[in-house]
Amino acid sequence: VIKSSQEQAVRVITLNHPPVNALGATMRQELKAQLDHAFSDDSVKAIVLASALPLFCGGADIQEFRTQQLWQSPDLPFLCNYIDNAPKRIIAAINGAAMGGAVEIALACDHRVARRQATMGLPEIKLGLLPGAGGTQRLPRVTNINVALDMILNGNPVSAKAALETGFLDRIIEDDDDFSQAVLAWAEELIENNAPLQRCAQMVVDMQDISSDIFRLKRDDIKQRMPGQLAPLRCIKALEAASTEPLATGLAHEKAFFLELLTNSQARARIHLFFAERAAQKIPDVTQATPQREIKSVAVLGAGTMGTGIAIALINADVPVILLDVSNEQLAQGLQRIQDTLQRAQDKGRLTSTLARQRMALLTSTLHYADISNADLVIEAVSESMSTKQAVFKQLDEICKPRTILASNTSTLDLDAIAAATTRADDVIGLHFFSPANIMKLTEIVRGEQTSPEVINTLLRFSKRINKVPAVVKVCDGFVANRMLEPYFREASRLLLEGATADQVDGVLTDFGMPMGVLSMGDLAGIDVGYLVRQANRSRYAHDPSYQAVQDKLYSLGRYGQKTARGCYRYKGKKKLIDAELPGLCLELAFDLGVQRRKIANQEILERCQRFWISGLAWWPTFLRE
Ligand code: T1G
Repeated sequence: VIKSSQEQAVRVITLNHPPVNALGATMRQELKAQLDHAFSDDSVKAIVLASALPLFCGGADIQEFRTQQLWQSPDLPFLCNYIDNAPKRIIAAINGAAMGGAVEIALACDHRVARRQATMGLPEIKLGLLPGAGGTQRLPRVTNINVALDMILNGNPVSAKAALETGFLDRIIEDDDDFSQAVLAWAEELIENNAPLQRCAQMVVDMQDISSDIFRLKRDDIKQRMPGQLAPLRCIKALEAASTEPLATGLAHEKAFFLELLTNSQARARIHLFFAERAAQKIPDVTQATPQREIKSVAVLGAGTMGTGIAIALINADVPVILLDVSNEQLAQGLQRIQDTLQRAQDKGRLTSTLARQRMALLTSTLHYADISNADLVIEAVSESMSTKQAVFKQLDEICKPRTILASNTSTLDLDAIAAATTRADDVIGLHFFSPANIMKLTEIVRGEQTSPEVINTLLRFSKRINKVPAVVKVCDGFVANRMLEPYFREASRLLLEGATADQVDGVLTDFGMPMGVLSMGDLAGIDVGYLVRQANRSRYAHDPSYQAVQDKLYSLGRYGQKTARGCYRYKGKKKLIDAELPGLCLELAFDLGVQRRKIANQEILERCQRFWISGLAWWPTFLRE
């Protein structure tokens, strides 16, 4: 899994453990053995840590988090300290993605160089953890406390360019240069110049121009943005220790926080999710050998909320898009919505004006089907009506070149019935985004009876390319997500009839850790949308007259949620307010339906709603078609 070679005075230690050079026990043992060998060889004046894979290293082996192998000697914290105190100069040659423990290994090195297309990240917070091998102590020393707070609390990778600007990287090597040769030449230069070694133990975190309130303000922000999450708070405490304590003391604090988080249910759930997301993409008849098609141009059909959200997700991922709508007015509104979304991102400092212009330049629009005939993929996002979709797919089938993939964003309709309107059912598939499509990570890839494995494989790869998490599902009511949502939402509404209030139900759910209460989510998605979906399936789900009675009543009153400024709540713009009339409405309904009312404890609310998430998760395997 690790090999080494020597070029003059430089020993190159190369990681070679597909698929991601995960730093499991064997890798750590072999890396230490290679380092010891290089340390003891007088002909070695500098050591380069490199990778034989397209990426540098995916960090600690997450599989080991469920076993004690994580602490098998040498563990990662030990290895980073070992490198940080090495008797010889060590250079990290980051040729591609470097994540988690890989970044911590690089931080312990004296020098860091990367290819321009490389990325570096500390995603531990996404696993409910914190960087546990010195990242919280070394990153603020090598860069600064603001960079460290940002990188560690958002967990997203940064580009090599950004890493150079923050001081994480010493040098970038252009992609078309011979990376290995360029690194060797630089290593010789460092030896020649006897360049100073970067040892974190001798460095302090520069707090000179930093407000003493910085950690308190970050904590307040986290409590607002990530209520109930433990890992972000421990990250801040570890970084606070880095700003005041010597390295060794800070590392001890970091280790204690890491051990606390590792045994916490939040980390266990997130680690499960990491593997579950990947398992959902494993389809028995779609393998590495399954061919895939190249997607160079995409057409989005329908400039409504979903269509424009999908178009934004695509241009955000550098995919050229042709947005088609047959209504001039709808198309103009859609383009304006896209422009406004990018402008808001700029106003919040999340997007530069240059990038915004580059993304808008990827977008063209048209009123004519003929203009999308050459698209490699068409994503249909017109109204949720079978007759409309069948007419659209018939027209697409006639217009588009052979092998154009025709994908429907339908959230509930029978994809096989849509495919039947075409002569290319093997090229028809569902690609279901969740609103807002440019934000939500999940996409459901709906395979029809005749959808070919090649088309499924193409959309699996395409979903990852546009930074989505795909799950392959079969044709059935609500696919997976909405099918799991149905009993959860039904129980929350039933609790209103039985005496709970909307803010009590939603409060229990957000305290549990849900980003939004399900009743608020129903107001956001639209009570009218939910009503129409229920109408299509009422006989299947309405087990008694009280079934979703509150939601049906609100629909009959024209209270569709945020879009009409009133649903379970009242709205002033985006501000959500209690609707004092709702309890009375529920009381009347309960009386008419003979539903007993009582005071309901929060724990009961959580258990009754939670029970439906778990039952929904149990269904998941049945949705995958062999
Ligand atoms: N450990 C174990 N398996 C991993 C892994 C990891 N770190 N990363 C990926 N895999 C598996 C993955 O499950 C899949 O397996 C295969 O590799 C390809 O993954 C102490 C505590 C590196 C950017 O969180 O971000 O270091 O499904 O499809 O698209 O502070 O993988 O094929 O059987 O994602 O090329 C922190 C997570 C660990 C990185 C590559 N590191 N991985 O993307 O491949 S905690 C992470 C990624 C840590 C220290 C802490 C990506 C990637 P299978 P893939 P990819």
